Amino acid sequence: MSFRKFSSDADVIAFARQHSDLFTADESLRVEEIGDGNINFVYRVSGDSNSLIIKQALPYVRIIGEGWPLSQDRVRIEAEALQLEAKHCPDLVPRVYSYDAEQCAIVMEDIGAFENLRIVMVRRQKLPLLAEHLGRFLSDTLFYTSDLYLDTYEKKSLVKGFINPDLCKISEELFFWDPYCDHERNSINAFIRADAEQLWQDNALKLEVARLKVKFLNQAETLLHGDLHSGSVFANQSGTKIIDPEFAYVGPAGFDIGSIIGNYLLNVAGQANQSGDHVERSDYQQWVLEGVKTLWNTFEQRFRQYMQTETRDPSLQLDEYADWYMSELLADSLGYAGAEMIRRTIGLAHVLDLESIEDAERRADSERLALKLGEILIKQRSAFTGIDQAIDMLRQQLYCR
Ligand code: SR1
Ligand code: MG
Repeated sequence: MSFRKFSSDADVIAFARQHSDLFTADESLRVEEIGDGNINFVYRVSGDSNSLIIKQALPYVRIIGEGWPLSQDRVRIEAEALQLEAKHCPDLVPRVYSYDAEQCAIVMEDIGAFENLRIVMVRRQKLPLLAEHLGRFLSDTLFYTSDLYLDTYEKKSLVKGFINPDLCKISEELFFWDPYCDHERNSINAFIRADAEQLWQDNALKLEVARLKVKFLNQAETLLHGDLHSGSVFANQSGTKIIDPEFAYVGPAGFDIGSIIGNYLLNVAGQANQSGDHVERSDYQQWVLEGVKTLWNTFEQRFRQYMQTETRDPSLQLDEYADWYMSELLADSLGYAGAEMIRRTIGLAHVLDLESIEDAERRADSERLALKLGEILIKQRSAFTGIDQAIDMLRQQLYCR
């Protein structure tokens, strides 16, 4: 049988039965289509006491249709990335039960006990372990898939296995191209049109964005998740699950770190004009900023430890090399965080942290803040001596408004 989109609940149920042993033959099963992402179809299949998720990739982008074709190899990439991530942090990713190349579908663990982080953060819920979990996911996945750990042949084979041109092209364009010109795909609140036009004239900013883009294109450093925004994270009070690595490829470590930091900061910008008590919103902004510190510090502490104990090349074990590596990586991460903030504000794909502010003028104020923070992070990324100094700068920007 060749590829076809699941066309009925019965289709999805038959596939679930065939690809897992979670259900008994006489159990009746239910199907819900739960995908709210931009690209794929996602189904939950539930029985009496078990459930699972099926994700199917069609040969095009879901929200656009056949006018934007997309390689279905992305589903293999996602399945293999999830399996690799599970080797390093099994508690932080959903388990893959099965991957079917013909139907371009993954059958995986239902993480229904966890909630989408974007929604959690918009309603200002504090999760005590979240930042540590994200820092650990980043240190463990990024270290163990880099040349700091792998041998030459393992690393080259990883690069080859994760060549992902269609998905990389989306990021190359949506992060680094569209937001810096009057592109037809952009979506811009009329109240910040003038701010966007000013940004398009800022050659100093565009030069730095070009540098970040060239690293994204050329620096085959480590296996990235590739799309680590708040919508790719599910979490609750005790656990965290990171999903959707279909954009995975071997690229610069700072891209993943920066993507999630950028999403934290988009929430900070959004909270400035969300509904609800002002004191509570400011308190949440501070909690989020502390979270960025915890995330980075957890990442750095673990990554440095691995560099000392698990890296074999003596030059790469040097403390001086680790110091240099961390300062470059922090700069890259802050730069990519800024790029994520700008593209989510004036580019194609926006975020609920800003979009849920109903009043367009109030939303514009948060959007201007997001653009401003993004611009500073990109332009000044190499000037910060550490994460604390970067967070101090962000706090100052909030106070002096
Ligand atoms: C057309 S895809 C738009 C965005 O959704 C994905 O999750 C990625 O973030 C991509 O940039
Ligand atoms: Mg996704």
